[in-house]
Amino acid sequence: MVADGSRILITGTAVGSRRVTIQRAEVDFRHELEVDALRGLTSTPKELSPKWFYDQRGAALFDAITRLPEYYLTTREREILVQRSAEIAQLTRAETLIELGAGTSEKTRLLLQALTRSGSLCCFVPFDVDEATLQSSAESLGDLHPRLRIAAVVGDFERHLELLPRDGRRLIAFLGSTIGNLNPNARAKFFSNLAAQMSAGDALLLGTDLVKDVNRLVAAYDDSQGVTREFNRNILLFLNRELGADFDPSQFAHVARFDPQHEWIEMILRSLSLQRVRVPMLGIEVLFRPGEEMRTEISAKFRRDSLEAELGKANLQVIRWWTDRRGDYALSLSIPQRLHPN
Ligand code: SAH
Ligand code: AVI
Repeated sequence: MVADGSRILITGTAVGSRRVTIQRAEVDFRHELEVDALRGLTSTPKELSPKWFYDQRGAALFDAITRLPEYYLTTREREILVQRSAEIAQLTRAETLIELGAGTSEKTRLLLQALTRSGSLCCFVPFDVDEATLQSSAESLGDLHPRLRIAAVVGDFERHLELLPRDGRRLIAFLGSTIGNLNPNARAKFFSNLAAQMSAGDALLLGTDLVKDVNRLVAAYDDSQGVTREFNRNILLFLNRELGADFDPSQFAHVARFDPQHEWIEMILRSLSLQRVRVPMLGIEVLFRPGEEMRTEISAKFRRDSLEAELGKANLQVIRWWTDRRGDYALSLSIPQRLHPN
């Protein structure tokens, strides 16, 4: 059962070899989109969930973002993983590596390599809402690690954590600072749901972007090549395709700004004119005033003390904290409190 009481049924498909499978939470993502978009487009201020960024084009644009000079997060996280993966493997001796919001699992290859070398790893479980990316990355990881069982799961990490396999010592990796895309309430709920799923011997490896110079933060979300602008506007094309809407993306400016009170970047689409947008599949017309803003994402930036306190409230104890050389980004390793990995 999920939090809202609906049943989750699983369907499984073998992909390529028998060691690679994909399971899907049998939930109606389309219905979820309709409910979510209706709420977001009719609320004041208007808002959309960043979960809907990741269709095929959105995933490709995110991939391009990770290669931008301004978007330091990916290179910093990779730097830490290069240095620490062997230590992480030694500390956790994980039999199952679960990755939430896995995307292409590009950096995760470092962890897979270290855990394979240390001899403990049997199974990799990439978990994501984006089935197409999950499928292609599961296939290529299957080729790279033919002896590893890869059991991909298509689901929503805010709703379907009970789909995670329970067997063996598990390392749950949540990389890329995707945790920062949840608002503080959703984050607290996520941590406590996750902790409730964890047993002695399990560990959480969490990637978090840290508070830093505002200009660098803003540049990371408003790059000079305009890739992030296209990523932001892509959510409108997604609504056009999925809900028959008639958004004109060129009539929305991309805005990225730092909110110093909440210490998060906000990504906004700002209407450049008075516009009436039809969304036939929701049976609504939405009016945008000139200058009206619709938030599409927050990306929280973290500090060690407050993150440790947040995790602590969910009974997760930080046992390691690693940063890159510049101190831009942190990876933390946490375990269920009062339980130790060995
Ligand atoms: N972990 C990768 C990808 C980060 S992009 C990295 O570090 O580069 C964020 C990923 O989270 C995308 O693949 C997106 O599809 C996924 N995602 C976003 N919201 C999600 C949700 N609610 N449940 C599951 N996956 C989600
Ligand atoms: C996936 N997530 C952590 C990215 C971030 O930095 O918040 C998404 C992103 N949005 C704009 N650029 C990248």
